[in-house]
Amino acid sequence: LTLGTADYQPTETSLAGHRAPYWFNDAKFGIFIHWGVYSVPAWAPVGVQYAEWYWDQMQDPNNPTYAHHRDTYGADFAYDDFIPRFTAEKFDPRAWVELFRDAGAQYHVLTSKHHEGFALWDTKVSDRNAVRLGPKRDLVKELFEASRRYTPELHRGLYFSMPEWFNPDSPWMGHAPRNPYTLDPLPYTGYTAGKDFVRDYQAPQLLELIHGYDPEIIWCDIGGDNDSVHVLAEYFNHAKNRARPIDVTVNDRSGIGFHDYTTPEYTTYADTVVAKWEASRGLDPRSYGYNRETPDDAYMTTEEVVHSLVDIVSKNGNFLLDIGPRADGTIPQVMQTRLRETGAWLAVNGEAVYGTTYWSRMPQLGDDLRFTVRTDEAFYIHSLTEPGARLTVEAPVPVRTGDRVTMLGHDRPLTWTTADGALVIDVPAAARRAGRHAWVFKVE
Ligand code: FUL
Repeated sequence: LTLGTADYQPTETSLAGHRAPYWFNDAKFGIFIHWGVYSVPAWAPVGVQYAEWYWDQMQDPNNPTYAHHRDTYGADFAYDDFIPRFTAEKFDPRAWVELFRDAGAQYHVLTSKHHEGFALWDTKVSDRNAVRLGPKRDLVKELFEASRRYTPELHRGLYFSMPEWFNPDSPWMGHAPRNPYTLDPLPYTGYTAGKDFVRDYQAPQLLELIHGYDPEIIWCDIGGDNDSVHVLAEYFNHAKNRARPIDVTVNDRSGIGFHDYTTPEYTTYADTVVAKWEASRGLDPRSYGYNRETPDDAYMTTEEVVHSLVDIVSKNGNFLLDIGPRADGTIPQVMQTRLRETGAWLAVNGEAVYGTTYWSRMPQLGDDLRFTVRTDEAFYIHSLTEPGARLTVEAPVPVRTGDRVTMLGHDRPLTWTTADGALVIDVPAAARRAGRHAWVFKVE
């Protein structure tokens, strides 16, 4: 008897047998990277709109991007005229992946192609890509090679936009490229006519990524027209039938009902959701792509990053935190600092995050406490505010006579007692001072 050899069939029923892998559940923290031609203008109303939506936003006379573009570049400057300025000349893939590792992230997800339709890999089905145009480099390949070589412990994923705003074969926005000020038609750089969008273009591109790069995550976006039952069956079969199988996963935006996990965006769930989920957002207050207008002090603070991570993980989610590199491939200092500081917190407190699971009881609403569990090993209490001399945990928690209570990052065991069903931990000043962003108590 051989178990588990049957191939997936291209049906929702067959795909429904797939689950988010264990490594994904355990990983908890990933880095999302939005990088493309939109990284050149890198502009949107701060805290209000996504900068990677520039091309769409400049079409609308009522959108500030419409006037910004005309005033900055001129009404004759087409979006595709940004392509040569997307140079990636300072792109250092090794520095990127080492930064992600130093952040404590366990995986990374790069935009292989966003809604603008510009592919960052050497796609054979279109010339609209980074090898033919702009950087003249296969950015996906370079990132994956550096990651495999220098940070093999990380998992590698790719974002892929299913539709394209202005692809003449299937324009999501209803029309092919045009000058927003005159409405004159414009070329779609790199495009050749005569293709069926899904059959000859979208599905082949996804298969190129699957066969050529072995991503462990395909992070589809938007859904819409698709052949995802075939593509995903092939993805899962390819992954499991390799000489060394890999365990891969797909989100809920491929356009079919099947998914391994859901993807709340710039929001999280209020309570624990047992089916796997992953929240994403940018360090930017409202953008995934780089916005040059965003002042440093508007970015998430490290404390906010840590609090989001702890909150999400305590509810069974992963946190996919996004950065937007510049068009030259450099990562703005403020983003690097936030990531490294998050990594410093995780270096001390990571055991209460990675590989944990949620606790059945949420703390009282409005409470500054979050719980995670390492089954049969430890129970963790995360205090999102600096505790006083005593930390009182009202929710029923698993503590028994003889248990040892410590605070991560502080070397001495803490004294504790129970009073009226609550756990009360004595927190000496030295322990309070040893913590930052979130103070994590371990019961074992
Ligand atoms: C959304 C996109 O429209 C945004 O630009 C971003 O990529 C986000 C992750 O998904 O649907």
